[in-house]
Amino acid sequence: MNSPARFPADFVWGASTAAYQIEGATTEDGRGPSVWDTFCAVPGNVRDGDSGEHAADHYHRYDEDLDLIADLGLGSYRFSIAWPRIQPTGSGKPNQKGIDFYRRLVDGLAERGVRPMATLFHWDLPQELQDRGGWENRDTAERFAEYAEICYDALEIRDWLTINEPKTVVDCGYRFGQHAPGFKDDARAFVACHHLLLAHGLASRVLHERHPGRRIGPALNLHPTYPADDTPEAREAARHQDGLENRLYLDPVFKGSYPEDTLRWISERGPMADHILDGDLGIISEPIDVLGVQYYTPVFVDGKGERVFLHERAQAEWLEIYPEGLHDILVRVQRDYPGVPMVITENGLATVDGVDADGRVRDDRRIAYLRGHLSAVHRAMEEGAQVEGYHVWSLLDNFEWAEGYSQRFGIVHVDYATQKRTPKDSALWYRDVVKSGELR
Ligand code: GBH
Repeated sequence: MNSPARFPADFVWGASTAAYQIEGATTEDGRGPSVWDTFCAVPGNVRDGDSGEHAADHYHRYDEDLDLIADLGLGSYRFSIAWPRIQPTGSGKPNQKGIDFYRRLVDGLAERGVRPMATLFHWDLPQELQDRGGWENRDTAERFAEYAEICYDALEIRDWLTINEPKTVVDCGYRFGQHAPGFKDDARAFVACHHLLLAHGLASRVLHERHPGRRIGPALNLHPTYPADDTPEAREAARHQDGLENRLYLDPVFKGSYPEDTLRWISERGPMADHILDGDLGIISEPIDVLGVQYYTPVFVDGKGERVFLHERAQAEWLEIYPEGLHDILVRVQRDYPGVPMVITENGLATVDGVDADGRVRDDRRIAYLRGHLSAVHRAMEEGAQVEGYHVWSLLDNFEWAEGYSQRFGIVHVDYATQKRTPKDSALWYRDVVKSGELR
């Protein structure tokens, strides 16, 4: 690069985490069981039989982690609130000790001049709600809005995200079974999809009614989808895949309608359409204030609709490294769904990291990934994409769902035996970028 890419002075630099992946302390202070505790307890569901029982022990070490955030010079920290800490059974009276934990966290951020961004749901559904049908039950969306209201009133936070990656819940949780609750059933999956989106809309409405001036949106994992070759079949397959990856979530939120081609395909597989009641799409399209964009990988599909990999892959094999995809999806969202600022709420890479004898963690591959993707963000912004900020996934190495602790996404290394934190080379690199506002 000839001249350094300079980001606007008010660009927000941050890092992201999620409750179940870092907190541990799953039975402390009144937290109820979640679907992930249940899922992890079944042998074979998670690599090496791992679970989030201890994770990075952030519940006890949050103060040290807040210092890390401050040392990196970050302006924003995105974390998630564990619903089963706030309402152990998913409804009813709030658990004060759970609220207190997030109050301490938010206060600690304020003391350090770091802005909080809170995700209301990052997959840890209270088990009792699952026992009553989980996201297939419309009532779960109503319970979610009630839980959201408790959080809004208890915590002094301006920026909120509703559902983290509804697509991942639908696909991994309900279609392909790698995540809790572990179903493999398209018919049920898309019913859950509608209720997840309904939950998003209901909770957004409650925030706007009760706390004007605060902001809310969903955190969507978007996958720019491309034909792998220049045949009409591949182009058609890519269009179909784009429906399932992106438009199924963007269209109802921004336009108040499901994409026709995708809904037709879904309706051949199950009863989702029967669950879309009058008024639902009006709720789902409650205007949002910010769109959380999460990007890791593109999807290239061939004429048979099969995913093919055309670029280098990460340790996490689903992750094809293609920075241009982030540029493309930002420009596309700006064009097709204009008017709402975007914030990148996740982007990052898993690498096999260890601490060297000299105490350093040499994660050059992560630095290259982050540099390439930030450069893509900068180019998209030059072309008019309205991007307010960027959060790297993740602040800390953590429980990577079905992969357990085998994949490390952190810019800070965690030694799980001692819980010692070591900023990786990428953290030091990111600190310099944050400080200068420049990619050199
Ligand atoms: C995000 O999910 C999550 O929000 C975050 O919690 C997670 O730690 C991070 O990304 C890194 O994965 O695709 O069949 O091989 C990204 C979506 C869904 C991608 C699960 C990997 C693994 C199963 N992820 N998927 S598969």
